[in-house]
Amino acid sequence: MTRNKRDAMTVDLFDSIGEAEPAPQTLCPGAVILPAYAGQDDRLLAALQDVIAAAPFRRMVTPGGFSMSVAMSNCGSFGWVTDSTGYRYDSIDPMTGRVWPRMPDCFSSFARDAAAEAGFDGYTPDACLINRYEPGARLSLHQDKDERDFSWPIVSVSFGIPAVFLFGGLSRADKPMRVPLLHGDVVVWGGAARLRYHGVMPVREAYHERLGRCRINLTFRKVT
Ligand code: MD3
Ligand code: FE
Repeated sequence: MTRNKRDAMTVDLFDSIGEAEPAPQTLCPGAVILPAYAGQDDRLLAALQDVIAAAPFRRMVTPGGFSMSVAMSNCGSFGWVTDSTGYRYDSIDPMTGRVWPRMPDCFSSFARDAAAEAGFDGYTPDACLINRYEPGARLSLHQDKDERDFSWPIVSVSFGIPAVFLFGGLSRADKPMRVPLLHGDVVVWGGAARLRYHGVMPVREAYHERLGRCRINLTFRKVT
């Protein structure tokens, strides 16, 4: 069911000899992991640099008044923002006062292809939230339920140092399972998994040859 460290090493060895990544695996109904699906694709990280130049990472404040340990930015027609008044999707970046950078074509086509691999044809995300974790950063259990139509999945892409993802149930009290997510791993969260609670354990100190002491996660969403 979950992947262990040995599987993770196997993925890296496959990559280094140029073989295709392992086949999709179902974590639970509705949640499909595509191991290392983005591991070779440097275009995504190159395009990300331009997005971040226009809309820098920032640590946002929660409605409770705490500054998040995860630094965030967005691209696309909408971006997820939080401040002391609440959280919402907004077409304007409150830091720059301008619209978010447009979603790079390689982002949209990547998300469309990943969703199709998991059985969701015609996926056209209009928002991409970009999360940056330095060691110690974490994301507490939450649901993603501010999008209009839950029949569209969320597609997540992990880069950089590893994280342990927490995947709970439909109630906050359900004990979460722990899923390691590694550089290049893509997960499509749809169907029965779409409204499950999830979060990220505090990221451990580590170094990734491409990104340094940093984990970056992209989450593609269809908001409207
Ligand atoms: C399961 N991000 O941005 S991605 C988020 O690693 C968020 O940065 C985490 O949760 C991260 O909202 C986790 C995986 C993920 C994203 C959305 C989901 C898992 C999900 C929606 C429903 C169920
Ligand atoms: Fe989430």
